[in-house]
Amino acid sequence: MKLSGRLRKYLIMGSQNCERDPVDILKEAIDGGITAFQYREKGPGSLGGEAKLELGRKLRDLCRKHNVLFIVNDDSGLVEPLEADGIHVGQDDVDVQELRTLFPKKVIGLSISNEDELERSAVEVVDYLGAGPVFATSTKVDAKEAVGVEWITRVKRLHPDLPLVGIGGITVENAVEVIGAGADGVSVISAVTAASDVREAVNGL
Ligand code: 3NM
Repeated sequence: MKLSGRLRKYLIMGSQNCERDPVDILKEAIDGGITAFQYREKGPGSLGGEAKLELGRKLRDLCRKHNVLFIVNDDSGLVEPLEADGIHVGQDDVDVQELRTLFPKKVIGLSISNEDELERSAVEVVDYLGAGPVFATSTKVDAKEAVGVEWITRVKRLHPDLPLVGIGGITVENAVEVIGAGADGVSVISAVTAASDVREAVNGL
């Protein structure tokens, strides 16, 4: 499957987002039909060191078994130990050109929140873009101001051949707007991790 198709339902999660076992949540999400997963162990309450690796390995094994793309967030030091398919970074993380040199064959994703960031970024070396926060979100403490679905349409117009996912405040109710605006996929945390029925939530995205 092309990368754009593999990004259609993209769950992002770390233990800090879960009120129960992340392994169970991921199992249910896979059952519901996620196509990609990002291990994002970050922020208040997140794991570090060996515990972070240990959980990462469990989640990776599940993804591998079910042919779900496994991406790590930010930490380039996790790519090899977790044998990740790729890495997603923001504007303040490792430079994407440096990442491309380090990982010629891995999937590299980059977050873009505005025109300025888009101009300054080496988008030619990345495999997909994440645009957001599309809607207001309280999941990420330092999230920027919501940019709306217009930003999705704008990025897609400027880079029509680059797979694009929306992120931030996306729910079962508004996912259709994000796809309708031109995104190839939706990446979500709380819409899935906090759902009373994870399978149904993924299904609805
Ligand atoms: N990155 P939820 S917003 C991890 O704008 C992340 O780059 C964002 O969580 C960005 O789906 C965000 O619960 C949090 O809103 C997304």
